[in-house]
Amino acid sequence: MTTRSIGREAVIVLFSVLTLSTLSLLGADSPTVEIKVDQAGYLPQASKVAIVVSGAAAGDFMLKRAADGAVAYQGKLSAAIPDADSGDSVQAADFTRVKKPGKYFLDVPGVGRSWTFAIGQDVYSRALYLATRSFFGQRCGMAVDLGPEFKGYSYAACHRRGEYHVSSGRSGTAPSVKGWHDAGDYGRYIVNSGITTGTLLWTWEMFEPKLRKVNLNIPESGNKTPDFLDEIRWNLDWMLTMQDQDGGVWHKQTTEKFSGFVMPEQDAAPSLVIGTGPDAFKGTCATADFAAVMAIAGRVYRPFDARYANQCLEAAKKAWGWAEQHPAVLFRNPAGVATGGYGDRQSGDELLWAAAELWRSTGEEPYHRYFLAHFAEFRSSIQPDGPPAWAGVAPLALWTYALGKKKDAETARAIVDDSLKAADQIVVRSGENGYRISLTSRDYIWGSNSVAANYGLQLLVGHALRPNARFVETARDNLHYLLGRNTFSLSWVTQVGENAFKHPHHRPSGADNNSEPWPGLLSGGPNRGRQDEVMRKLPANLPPAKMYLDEQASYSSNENAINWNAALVFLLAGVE
Ligand code: G3I
Ligand code: 9MR
Ligand code: ZN
Repeated sequence: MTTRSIGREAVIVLFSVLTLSTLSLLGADSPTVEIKVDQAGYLPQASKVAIVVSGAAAGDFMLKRAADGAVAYQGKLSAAIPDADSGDSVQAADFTRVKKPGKYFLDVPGVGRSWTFAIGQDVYSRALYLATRSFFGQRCGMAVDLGPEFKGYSYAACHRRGEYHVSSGRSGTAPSVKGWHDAGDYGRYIVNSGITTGTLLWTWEMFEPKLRKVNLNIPESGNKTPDFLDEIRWNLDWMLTMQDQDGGVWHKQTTEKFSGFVMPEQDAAPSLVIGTGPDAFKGTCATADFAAVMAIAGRVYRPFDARYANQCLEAAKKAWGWAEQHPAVLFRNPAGVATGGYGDRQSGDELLWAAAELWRSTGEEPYHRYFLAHFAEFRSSIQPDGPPAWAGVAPLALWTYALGKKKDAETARAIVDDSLKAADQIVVRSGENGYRISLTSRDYIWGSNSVAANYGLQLLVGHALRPNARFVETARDNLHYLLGRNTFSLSWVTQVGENAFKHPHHRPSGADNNSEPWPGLLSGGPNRGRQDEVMRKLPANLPPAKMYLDEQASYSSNENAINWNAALVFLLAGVE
């Protein structure tokens, strides 16, 4: 052997070492967006499907143990089908048969490997904890610190200076305590607080055994009331300050304009109580939503704090009295005010929701009479498309009636029938969708991820009305989408999963010095409406499910909001 040939061998060895390490850095070992999994994971007994979008797949896939790469399961990808809303050609990798708890990843020859995920009974508990605790991180009026688990995630007490805006019919200083910041901005809005708090209180009512055990690490932890309810109370307390003596409720409390991307305590402008102006000053949607929520609180807090429950219930009745007298006072931003509108064009659904919750809590006839007189107008609100949303709460009214103990049997039966029919159709449609989600092309609106979550809620309510495993399965499919089984392979919950989105339009995340955003926040998601500057720069022919940017500037596709997070909490609590 000549020195030259030894040299050549060495070069070959060196080359292959380099190739291997380059491959393991860039190729084989780093996850590919072409394999889409729920990055939190899958329940042992549930269906387990990943989606593959790649022209290069050879046809097989392997499920491998994360610890040692051993093959736990081998299967075949399904035939490719087109998914219209994303434009993707999707193949499914079904590994439902694997039930053994553990950490895994998928290896698809020709394509690469997926992010790591778990199979286990508790795969969603971390996400549930973070998504619920995110409300603590939205608290207004007190110093917030996420503690040693999230060092550096803190801010000082904010927005303590309240004033009545001329549109409220009052003047001078106003209370400004408590409540949750609505979203990436620091406003507090009654209408959106309504559906948020209502959804969370329903979550408690439907899944209490699970939630009782959740320790949120909040200042109230350790008192007699479960943390989940203590957190909700922070917002209820603020809502109570927004009720006028005549029972009416002002629409919102915000600064005049959105602040810049500063920490909450640096937003020094007065927090104005803003109303509807001279006619009535308070608004019907705000007042009726308030009545509905306070009525639920009257049920939920009773075992823990009867005095508080009574206070909430009294506030609800008073609000109802005002709303009945003022059934259609709508809100629009008064001159000079540029914060969020939440200006609903219809108040009948909010009135129905208030009546239904008051009836369920009190069993008093006037509420029942109102409900029976009006429910037929809203029966068509239970549909296979269009789950509840901040502006559309009629389904909540109908469902709370059907879920309650006292009811007219025939009315309840009609509601149950409508609900099951709609849920069946959602199941069928989702089964035909490439990503197995319930969203229709029209559902890719501002906050579309909350539409997916609320389809999940609708299905789980269906399951509560009449148990059906397919409803639960489809609710989970929507959750899988939010946690990474989507065209972007992004988990849309901050700090959940190995590839979570990073740049929410969330002021504390933008203004602090932490490299990661605040945890547990759900992104608004794809929005075909392109309602911000950066979205408008996207190519015009993008399919709706792709109209999304993980950029802070994209408030119309990448903000967080409490109502969206509430639907996520409901789904996470309910899918087990
Ligand atoms: O429902 C229609 C649909 O029929 C139509 O096809 C589609 C076309 O764009 O629009 C749909 O309506 C959209 C509506 O959201 C759906 O709820 C509107 O375009 C869209 O402008 C509207 O966006 C709202 C947004 O504020 C702007 O007003 C969001 O719902 C609402 O969640 C959001 O809320 C903001 C607050 O104002 C301020 N704080 C942050 C919060 C979250 O971004
Ligand atoms: O930051 C605001 C966000 O919370 C709202 O959802 C959004 C729509 O109302 O508006 C954002 O504020 C933007 C404003 O509307 C236009 N100028 C840029 C602001 C974001 O920095
Ligand atoms: Zn604040």
